[in-house]
Amino acid sequence: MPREKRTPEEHSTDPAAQEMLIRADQIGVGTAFSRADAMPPCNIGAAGMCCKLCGMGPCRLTKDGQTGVCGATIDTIQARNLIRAIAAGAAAHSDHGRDMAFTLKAVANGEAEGYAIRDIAKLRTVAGHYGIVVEGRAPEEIANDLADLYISQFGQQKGRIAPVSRAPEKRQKLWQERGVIPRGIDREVVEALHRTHIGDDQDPEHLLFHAIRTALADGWGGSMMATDISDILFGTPAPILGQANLGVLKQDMVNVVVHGHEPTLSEMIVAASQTPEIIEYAQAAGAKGVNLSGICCTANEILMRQGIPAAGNFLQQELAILTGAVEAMVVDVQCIMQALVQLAQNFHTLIITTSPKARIKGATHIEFDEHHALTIAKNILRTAIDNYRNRGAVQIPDVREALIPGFSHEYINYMLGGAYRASFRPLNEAIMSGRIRGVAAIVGCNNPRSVHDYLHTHVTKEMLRQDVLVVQTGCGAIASAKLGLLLGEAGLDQVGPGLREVCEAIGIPPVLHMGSCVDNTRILTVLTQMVQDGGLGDDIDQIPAVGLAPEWMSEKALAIGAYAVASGVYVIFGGSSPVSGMPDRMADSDLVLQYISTGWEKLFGGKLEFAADPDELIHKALNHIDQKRAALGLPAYDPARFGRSGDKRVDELERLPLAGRQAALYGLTSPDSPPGK
Ligand code: NFS
Repeated sequence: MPREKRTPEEHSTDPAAQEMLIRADQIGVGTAFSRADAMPPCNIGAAGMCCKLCGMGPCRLTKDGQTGVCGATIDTIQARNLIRAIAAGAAAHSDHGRDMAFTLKAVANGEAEGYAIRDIAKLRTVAGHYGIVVEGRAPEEIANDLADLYISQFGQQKGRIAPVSRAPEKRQKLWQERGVIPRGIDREVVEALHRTHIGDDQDPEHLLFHAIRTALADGWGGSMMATDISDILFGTPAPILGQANLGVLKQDMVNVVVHGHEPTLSEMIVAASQTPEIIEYAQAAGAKGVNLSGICCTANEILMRQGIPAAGNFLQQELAILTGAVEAMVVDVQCIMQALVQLAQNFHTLIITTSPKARIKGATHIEFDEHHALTIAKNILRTAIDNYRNRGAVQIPDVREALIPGFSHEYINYMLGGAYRASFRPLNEAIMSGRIRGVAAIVGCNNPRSVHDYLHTHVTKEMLRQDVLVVQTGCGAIASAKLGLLLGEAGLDQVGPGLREVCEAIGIPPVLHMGSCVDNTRILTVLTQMVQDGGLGDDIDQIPAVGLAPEWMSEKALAIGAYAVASGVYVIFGGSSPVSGMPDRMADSDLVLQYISTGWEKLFGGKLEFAADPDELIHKALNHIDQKRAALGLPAYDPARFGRSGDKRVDELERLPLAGRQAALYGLTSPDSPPGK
């Protein structure tokens, strides 16, 4: 039975989204929001109680004690479903990393048209982690060796993947003792699929143990490599002024929206859009020029490096098309709804698929190849410009907000200490003194089962009020951006007194935008440096920090959650739990729920939990932070002690130059700059 249809206000807290949802109703077209209303989730599958892994099923287990045809118990089925999801998420991130490694190899060998090694300092730092000789060698030689090393991590059969050496010593030892260090990225994903085939690994705890190794192959493997190479090729992010929301689309320009994940194509589209030949081509078509914007994690990639505006997060991909102002939506991989193509048929918008891996029936396909990227990018832009004359009625919500993204690990390090005394010690000290209560990473997707952006922004605002410094990536970061929380002064009236003091003294917004979803690995390396710089224990699990994914929906989010747990972080997901099991079964008798929480905590110091109620999620997160403070012997959190410093360095943020010269400004892209940690 269809559920009751929700109003636009019940679908989203974002006024731009609400305006487009009203337009969708007027035109009579559906969106993910209306489809979610019409399609209630299957409560057996949603709770992880359905097994579709062989042709004897699907087996739906709805009563305690029931088993599948093969005898699989509910616990085995839930564990299998969860590890499969984690493997798929790890595969997606890591395959992105693989493509980046191949691009780096092609650039190093002069075979990639249009690309260059933009951040030689980062190249040298990363290569240095692995003992690749950097002194006296050309960047291309170093890059070639690094690319070879990274490419070999995927098919490696034995040993340990290289980037795990960047984790805290104690953590590496723990992983070694437990036997969870990934041997090779592809090997762990394949083994997860093998073990979950009918009649294989049927010990739920044993399966979930391998889920940790699979997830580590993502976080300290494929994703970390993707971030490294993106920085090397396109520059390590540093603060820059940007804008977010549908109001960044322009009435009098050719609007091209890039959507997906890999920065290889989108960066080249940015470059192509600025060439005189493309600008003239657009003007000849009667437009003022080409206006680029992004959706989803691609948006974050070009926002934090080039200041290209973000049109929105995951649930705004259809809404951008509903403006009628988008000439082309250029997509690559991941988080792209098939519905775009049918929706676009009501407008002039072209959906252009570009990845050899991801096509959508009915879309225009212009295949991307990193060897001829600039030519292909120009071709895509010309196709979009040719479509400008076909525009119909346009309605662009007049809603946009400024933001300052670009807080990479390297930049935070610089910001806290300056070029010659870069350090995380000031941040550690702010936590030790209680000015900052703790740190929350609030990341991940949107989900139309909840109110778009509400959980992200509700949780973020409450954390800030409680003096918790927030770092964000992905769709969560865009949600906060749209609310103005990613600005200096503007966000500060909403934060607790101690955190406010720190932001004012250092000159940072209370919410630090750290990039796309693969860039969650920046948070891992930041946590590692916090450990190394002293005062907060000797491993990540001792830091008063939490990881939150309030609106999760993708398998990638589960992979991220699992690698964060394996790294020692308490992770709480909002919304529904994919392993909630029988409704009448007590949580403490549910093996899988118990194992991923207290079981993983005993083994790795981190745990994974789900909390449908956002206030419960906030409560658990703050409790955890306070417990970790107490365990370190730090003073209990007391906001009354702070808030009177009178510092104003945050004002400097408001004077940032408009376009992407920041990295050079802060010495992050110059070959002479001091290597980051
Ligand atoms: Ni990450 Fe979710 Fe997708 Fe990015 Fe957004 S939906 S797990 S945040 S765009 S990957």
